[in-house]
Amino acid sequence: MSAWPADFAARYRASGHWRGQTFGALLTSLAQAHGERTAVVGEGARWSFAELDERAHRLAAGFAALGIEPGERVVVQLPNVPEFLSVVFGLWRAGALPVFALPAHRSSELRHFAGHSAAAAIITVGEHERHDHATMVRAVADEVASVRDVLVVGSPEFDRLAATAPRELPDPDPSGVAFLQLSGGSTGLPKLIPRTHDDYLYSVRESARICGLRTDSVYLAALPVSHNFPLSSPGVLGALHAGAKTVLAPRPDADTVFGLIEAEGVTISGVVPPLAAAWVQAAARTDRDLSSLEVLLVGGAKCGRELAERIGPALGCRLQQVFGMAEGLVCYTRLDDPDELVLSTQGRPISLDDEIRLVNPDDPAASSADVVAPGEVGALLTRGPYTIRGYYNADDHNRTAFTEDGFYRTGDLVRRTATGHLEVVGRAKEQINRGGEKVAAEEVENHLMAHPGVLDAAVVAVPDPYLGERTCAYVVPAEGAAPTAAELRRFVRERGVAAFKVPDLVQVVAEFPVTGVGKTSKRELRAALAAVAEKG
Ligand code: AMP
Ligand code: DBH
Repeated sequence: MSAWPADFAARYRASGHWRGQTFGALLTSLAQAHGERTAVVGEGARWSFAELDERAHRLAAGFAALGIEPGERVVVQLPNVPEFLSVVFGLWRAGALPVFALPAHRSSELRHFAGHSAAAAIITVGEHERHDHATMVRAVADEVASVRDVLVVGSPEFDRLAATAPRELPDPDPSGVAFLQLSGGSTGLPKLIPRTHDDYLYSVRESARICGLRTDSVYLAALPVSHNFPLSSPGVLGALHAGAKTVLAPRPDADTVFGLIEAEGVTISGVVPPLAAAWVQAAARTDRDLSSLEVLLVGGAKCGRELAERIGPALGCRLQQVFGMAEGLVCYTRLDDPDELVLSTQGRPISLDDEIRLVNPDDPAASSADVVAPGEVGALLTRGPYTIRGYYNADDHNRTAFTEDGFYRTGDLVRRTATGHLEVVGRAKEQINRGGEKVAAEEVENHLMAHPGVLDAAVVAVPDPYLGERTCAYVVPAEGAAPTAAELRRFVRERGVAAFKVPDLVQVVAEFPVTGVGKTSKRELRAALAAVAEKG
């Protein structure tokens, strides 16, 4: 596993960034400080810090009794329910590593997460949004040899586990990996991101401060909480850290969310741009009282200037742009930044120790020394106290995804202002950003190419007024075959992938354009097709 070199680790400790505290120990101290205050509200439940602490203690003992060993991986696929927190803190206390799947993920992705991490167990819910997770997960468990247990929140078996008598378990190493987060990916299947207690807690603590969280703040989690943004920017963990209350929205639609804002006095939330746009529209005709809302974070995809300008007036709150990635680096506009910077940039890094290099955008292998002139657009490389040095068990991929001196190649094209704020202007990676949901072109192409009627496929982004981008799959049929768009979309869906990865558009073409001389690389091909798609 690629961890930080010793000299960097020593520096991050000496600076006080890494404090040697685990998430389990954090919850213990939060329960001591805020005992009977409300920690989390959701699904009709309302748990105090003390209650969350006790539930996590019981589950930790239950997981240990079940035979889950320190260091073992456990895939967690839970929607926005309070048990997400008791399960995850329970796993942390047992020394196990949650692997954070999204509720939208389906069998092919879960098989990959469980298989690649050699997970010992998978924890999910029964039915959610008309999908039977329990049945799906049991089928996945049958196919992945390492998986010994499937636990379904709400089942009698889970309830028994949750009632285990608590006992003290050894606190894991705070510099060790705490969990595996998912990347949106650009090549093949999503990569797993190893984050440590030390590094993640640093980003959570600083995020809570930068977003102005206080004990009387109320954070509303509108997006699925296993995603890095609502988990940590500042997210539910930032809210807990500040002793604030977290409200878990079961769905992110304006009706649901506005009701919760009014009922719970929500002060801060975070959304992707299409949701922000939907809330802005709905705010004009709601009779809910939204006056408690102070801050709305918008990120995951670029928030255009026009939308940015409408958020404050429509929702009566301050916009805070956030540009982050599960691999580490998170940038925020600051609450006291001049309006112009808040409207036109995606913020500046959390830490003075976040190293930023903007390098030659035309060279995918540019070194960290190949920097562009000030004010120019460059490919963003970053290194720092909470940015990983390598994906989990991915040596080959790591050689291209990181520079020799340990910078992560984000694949984002950005410009930097004199104030150090970054403006995201584009992307070099082979990914479609569908309103904040990331789709790796190659992953979808591989699914399409598994169809016997498909000779070749290339997936590109097409502009979309609502989502920013949608996916378009160009497909060359195999000889004698004539697959239809509807058939191919159904085929991809039935292979068990998240619905947001099913191509929005499918264009069956006789052949791909030849871009240059000789053999066309997939990269050039995608660029040529994207140019065609852009023209409409
Ligand atoms: P992931 O690596 O899957 O966590 O996705 C992180 C990526 O999302 C970044 O590298 C960006 O491409 C994109 N992203 C996140 N926030 C923003 C934002 N505010 N503006 C533009 N792109 C963003
Ligand atoms: O898109 C992201 O991955 C993201 C966006 C905002 C993120 O990981 C984050 C904040 O922490």
